[in-house]
Amino acid sequence: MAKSVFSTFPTVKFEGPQSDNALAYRYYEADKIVLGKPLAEHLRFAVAFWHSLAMNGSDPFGSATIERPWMTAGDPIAQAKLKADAAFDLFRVLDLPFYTFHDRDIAPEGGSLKESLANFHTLADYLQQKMSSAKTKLLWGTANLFSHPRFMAGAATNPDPAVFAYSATTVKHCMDVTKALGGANYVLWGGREGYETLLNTDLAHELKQLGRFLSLVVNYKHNIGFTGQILVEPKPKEPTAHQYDFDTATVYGFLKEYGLEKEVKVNLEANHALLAGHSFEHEIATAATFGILGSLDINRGDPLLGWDTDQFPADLYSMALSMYHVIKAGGLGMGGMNFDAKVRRQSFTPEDMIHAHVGGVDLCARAFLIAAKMVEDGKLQAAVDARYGDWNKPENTAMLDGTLSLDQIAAKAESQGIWPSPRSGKQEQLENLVQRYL
Ligand code: XLS
Ligand code: CA
Ligand code: CA
Repeated sequence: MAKSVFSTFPTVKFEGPQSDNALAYRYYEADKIVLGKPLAEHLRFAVAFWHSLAMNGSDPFGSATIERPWMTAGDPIAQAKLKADAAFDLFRVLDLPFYTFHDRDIAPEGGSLKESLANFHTLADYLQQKMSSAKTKLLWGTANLFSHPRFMAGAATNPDPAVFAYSATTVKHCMDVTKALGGANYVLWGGREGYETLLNTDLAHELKQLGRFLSLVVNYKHNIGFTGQILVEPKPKEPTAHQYDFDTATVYGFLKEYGLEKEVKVNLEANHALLAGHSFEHEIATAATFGILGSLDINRGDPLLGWDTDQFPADLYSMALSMYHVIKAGGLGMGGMNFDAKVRRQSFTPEDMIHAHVGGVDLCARAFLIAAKMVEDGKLQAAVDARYGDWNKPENTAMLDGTLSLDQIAAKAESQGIWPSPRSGKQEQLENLVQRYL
């Protein structure tokens, strides 16, 4: 086996906050027990194949800046194997427990459906072989139903039923492979499930197609005995102007409409939350409220830009609040934290890729440790509990539990002449409290 571009790098180790070594973990101490279990089991970090192995640094204004041996001309299957070798070498360096992929990240498109599927299974077998001698497991698999021109008008929501059938076939095989590789989840991001203009779009028909497609996926999961979670990844726009899976609340309404709210959860991405006009913690708390928090795509967007920059995370404050809501929700269960993040175009060396992950891992670990302190301390929760405390009084509970009708509430309020006085929300005081944990 040829040496990979990552082979000269030793495995990154935990050295503690005092370490000066730029390629060491300063906060991610995988086996440190926090809130009753090892940090690694709370965080379940994953490396994304597409950004780490397949992305070449090109953007709408310029060509590729990242050159890797498997990106040059040659036999596509041999190149894909080279890429897989490098991937597992990167996993070794980072020493993280999981990875994620799209079908097209691991295997090249063929000249027909049959050939494309054959390529995919060849590489899936190759990955299985690599996994047998590596520590890294599969957090989730997914299908790329957005890059090829056949998907330009969507996959499940395409006006052409042949594209629906092609997409269904692709997803079936991706689910088979995800199961065979022991994947903990299967993700569906509706890449082009949306529209550009209503002038050519039958909105009701497309939503019905999407609902049917998801039901087919859920049925198939049960048929093959896949015990992982099915996750939908919300995103409000890009590439289409109007994506159907806008945000968590929209996805939950959609799941309810198709009776899938107990079958499907969400994979939430920080950058997508920002594009939807939400904070990451808003999306996490909303999903937790509805019982559909599945997994996280860790990255950050640029508030000054209106697109999906997928940068590695750097904001400790917002990450700590996000982790706080993850812990409050009872953790991620079978989900994890996938670095759906890419290095900037000028960061084209293999070393840049490692620095990016080390920084992302440490930021999340540090944020989690801070959030665990916030939970253990209980001061933030106590403030919220106190704010809603009057709802525990029987006369107030009666307004929520169906005992009292609107006119009964009104009669009582009028007879008592209630006249509520304003209460402070204490926002600044609570913001100051959060600062004390950082
Ligand atoms: C793109 C999405 C994509 C999904 C997986 O914006 O984030 O990468 O996570 O298809
Ligand atoms: Ca994502
Ligand atoms: Ca993204």
